[in-house]
Parts: sequence; C-alpha cells; structure tokens
Amino acid sequence: RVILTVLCFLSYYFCCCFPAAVAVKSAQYHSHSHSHSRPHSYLKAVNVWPKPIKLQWPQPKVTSLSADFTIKGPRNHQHLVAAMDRYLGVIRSEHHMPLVNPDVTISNSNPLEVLLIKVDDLTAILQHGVDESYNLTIHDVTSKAVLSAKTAWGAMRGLETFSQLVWVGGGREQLLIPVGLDIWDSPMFAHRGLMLDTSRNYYGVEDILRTISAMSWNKLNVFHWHITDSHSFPLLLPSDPNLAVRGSYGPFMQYTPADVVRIVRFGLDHGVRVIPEIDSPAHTGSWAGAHPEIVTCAGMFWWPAESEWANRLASEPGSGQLNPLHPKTYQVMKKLIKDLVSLFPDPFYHSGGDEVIPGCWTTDPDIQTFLANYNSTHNETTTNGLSRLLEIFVNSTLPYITSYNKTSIYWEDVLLDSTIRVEDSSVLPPEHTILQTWNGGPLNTKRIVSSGYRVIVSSSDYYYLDCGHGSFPGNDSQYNQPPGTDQGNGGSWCGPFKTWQLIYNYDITYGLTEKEKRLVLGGEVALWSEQADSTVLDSRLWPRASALAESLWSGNRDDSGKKRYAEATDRLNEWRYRMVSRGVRAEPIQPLWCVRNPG
Ligand code: CP6
Repeated sequence: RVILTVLCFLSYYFCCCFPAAVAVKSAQYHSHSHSHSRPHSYLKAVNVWPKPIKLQWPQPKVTSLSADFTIKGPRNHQHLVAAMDRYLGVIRSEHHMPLVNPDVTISNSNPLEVLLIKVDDLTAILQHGVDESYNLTIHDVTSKAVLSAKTAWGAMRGLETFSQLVWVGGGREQLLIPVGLDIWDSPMFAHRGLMLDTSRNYYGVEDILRTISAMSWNKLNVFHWHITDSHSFPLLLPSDPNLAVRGSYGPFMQYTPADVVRIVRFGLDHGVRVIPEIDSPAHTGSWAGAHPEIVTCAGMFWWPAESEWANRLASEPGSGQLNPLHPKTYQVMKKLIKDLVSLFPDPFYHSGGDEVIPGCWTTDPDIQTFLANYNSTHNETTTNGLSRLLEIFVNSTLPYITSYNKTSIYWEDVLLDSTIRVEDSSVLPPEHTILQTWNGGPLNTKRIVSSGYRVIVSSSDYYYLDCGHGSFPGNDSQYNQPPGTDQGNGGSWCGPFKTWQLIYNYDITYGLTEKEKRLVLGGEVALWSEQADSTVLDSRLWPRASALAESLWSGNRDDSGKKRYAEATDRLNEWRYRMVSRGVRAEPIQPLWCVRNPG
C-alpha cells in the first residue's frame, strides 16, 4: 500500500511537471539569446508558437504599445488588408495575461506607435511553396516596428508573430511588447495541414471557420477538407444537387456553394489554403441515394464474417464503391470535378483513392465477369484484375482533374495497398501526383519517395487525432461481438491516443536520402469524425495540432540537434492558454499547479 501510494505520487508528479522542470534549464541553455543565465520568466515574454527559426533579443527590455497604435501597410491587397485590420483588433482587445508574468524592465523608450509592413511582391498567389518568410524588427530608437516579407502570405505570418509578442502587464491596463528584438523566420516544410472529416458527423460552417482561424495562429497553411464519405454527402453541388439532397444527414447539414465561397475566402484572409477531397472510388456509399446504379455494395451492411471480426478493414454502413466499369460513373465524376474546381481555387485537388475493398466490388455481376475474363486471359491472380479496375478508375478520372491544371493528391493506397495493388502491374498513378501516407510510419514514406512520388505525411501512428477515444478495441476478444449485438464506433481500431509529444517528436523525413527528403512536402494531422463533432472539435485538435505546427515550421530540435519537446512544454502551456483566451477550447496539458512550481 505504502509503495503504491509513493508510486502514485511520483507518477502524478512526473506526468505533469517533470517536463516543465527540464524546460527551465534547456530553455535557458538553448535560447537564441547570448546569455545562458537569464531567469525562466524572461523567456516567457517572447513566447511565440511555433518558435521562430531565429530570434534575437539581447536585452530583456519591453516598451508599451501606444494608445493609438496602428498597423500601416499596402492597402491594395484585399486579403492582407483583412489580416491587418483583424490583427489590429486582436492586438488592441486581446489583453493576454501570461501564466508566468515576465520578469522584464520597461525601457524609457517611446511607446510603440506603428507596425510598418513592407511587401516585395503583392501578386504572389497563395499556393504550395509560396514564400512565407518574414523579418520583424522592433527597435526603440524609431518607435516603429518593421515587418518585411516577400509576399502578403509571409506578412500574415509575421503579423501573427507580432500579435503573440504583445501581452498585458504593468498596471494591468498597459499593453507591452519586447524592444530591441529581431526575428528572421521561414518554414521548414511548405505543406503544414489539418484534415477534417465532415462526413461521419456534420460540422457547422462556424466550426470550420474557427478551425481555420486557429490554424493561422499556428502558422498551419492547408485545410484538407475530407468533405464526403460513405456516411454522408454534405456538399450541395450546383450541377448535381441530388448527391447532397439524397446523401446528406438533412437539409440543415449541407454546405451550400455560398458556404464554400465563404470558407475559401476566410482561408485566403488567413493565409490558409482549402483543399477539397471527394473520396472515391471507395467510401462512396452516400452517393447511392442519387446514383444507385454506379455504387457497388451500397446499403449492404459491411460487417465481416464473425471469424474475420478482428481483421476487418473498414466496418461502416455499406461502404459503397463506384463501379469503374459503369459509363455513368464517369459522367457523374466529370460534372462533379468541374463543380469542385470552380468552387475551390487551390491548384491541389484531393481525389481520395483509399481503402478499396475487393469484396465490395465483387458483389457486382459486371465486375465478376470482368475479373473472370481477366483471369482467363492473363493467367494471373484476381488481385491483378482488381488492380486493373483501380487503374481504370484513376486513369479515367485523373484527366478531368489535370485538364483544369490541378495537381491531384491520392491516399497512398493507390500505390501501396497490397490487397489491390500488385508488384508487376503497370505503375499507377503518374509520377506528377502526390501521395498522402497514413499506414504505419517512416517505412511507407520511404516506399513512396523512393518510387519518385512527392509525399504528404499523415501517419496514423502519429498524426491521427481521433484515435484512442474508445475506438474499436482491436483484437481484445472481450469486445469481439458478432454483428447486430455491438456496432462499435463504425470506424477503425487505431489506438492508442496520440499525445502532443508523440506528434511533436515525429521526424517525417526519417531514414531518407537528401534527394528523397526533397520529395516530402510536409504533413497533416487528421481528425476522422466517427467519434467527433462540434462538441469536442477544439479539444481534439488543440493543442495537439500545435505540436505538428511547430515541428513542421521550425523543427523539433534545439540548436545542438537535441529534441526540444521538454523545453517546448512550458511554451506550449502558455500558447494553449492564449488560444483559449482567443476563443478556442484547447485542452490543458498540465495542471495550473505546475506553472507555480516549475521545478
Ligand atoms: N475513412 C477514410 C477513414 C479512414 C481512412 N479513410 C481511417 C482508416 C484507419 C484509421 C482511421 C481512419 N475512417 N475515408 C484512411 C485514410 Cl485507424
């Protein structure tokens, strides 16, 4: 009993506060300032998340923000103007009070009057690889801060950094900001994303907008919108409204074209690209209301046999797959893609392509005939025929996408799924497509880039935010109930819970050559929504998506090459607190007690 009590106490202590204790020392040692002996709280005054690449602040001096502080910059870029006006509002109204009050001296310099923004090229459009670098200087000689950037999008990143440097102190009424500070900043990875599934459960437009705001605070720049799936088709398409009318959860759970325009525009105002995904050919059961003739196995309850219960691939309502042999499949796809590209301006388009289930296609008589013919003429296994079917689908739909000058992203399955793909079948898809990896960790990334494809990393072992909240309990026989007695969550087993530290520490280019590393565009955290909706959205996403944001922006290592997650704990705690004060209900990573007892 005594031993247990001691263990309990130790585990509570270490679980919550050990990383914080380490952080005090490592933060001092590895900070970019010249001194190694500054007090812990000094660093809190420059708590910017994600941490800038380079920050110099040799003296812990701060000044106040003038009562009529303003932001000046180009007024001929509508999205930059929106950002400048928004940040002025945030800076004036936020009144963020840090958990640990910074121990700094207020300099005698003038209050800061102006943030002046200079942009080299206002014509650069928001797209993959756009220059997001910026340089921020706040010097007390001029009472002017200067933010210079190559593009409007870089200026937005700098505005965010500036807003995080402001806090309320002194007489509790005064806004303070560091002076004598220089920041040079730019991202390590161009693609820093968050995927949200709005099919399994519906999210209101406001949820999506709030998520995009929080993404921009974290310098995440891609909202990957997994709009449709087997469970519901919530997107109202002008040329095929029946898909949503018959496939959504109801008239109030649809995204209208006007909603999409609003979301895309909101994204531009925040420097966040919106990439739509209409998953196909699998995960299309919800299309069957409008087009029953092109969807195989729709409406069939897709529970595997009891003996295969532990090995099931995807248990969900009649998963449904588009029939690659049906001509109408391509009429529907062609119209759909046309609508999508006119609604979403981003040059990337996500085509899905994940989790094709052989047994769903083989319920169709035409496909059975095709496979029988294929087998008799090719002297190969059925898998080759299935592989051929997937190729037919991709090769028939990809040209619609590329004809609009769009780059297509597919889930890695189109290359790597061993139940569908075989080694000796012709290479699929073309090398100009981008593959998004989700099964397992570094090994699949390696497979993809060594085949010459560009990759986006969403490893389910690290980046799946839905995992571990009562998902299917895997092989635990206690829970292996036959169909009809227990419907689980309608999703897949994917525990355990992914902590922010696990996400932060993952090296997405692990084991790659220099040449292969250049094919890694970045990563995305993913929230599948079998067990999520607006009631838990913020706490599932934040602050764990912040961990991804920093590791893709400036990395997860300090200047000496050591992992810096322990140092990051205190900063993330502060950052999470600021996100909460900005209106996002991010979950706590520590008890408040740790803030008062850092070591
Ligand atoms: N839905 C779709 C899903 C998943 C995928 N695609 C998924 C698979 C395994 C886990 C979690 C989610 N629910 N359309 C895989 C890309 Cl563990």
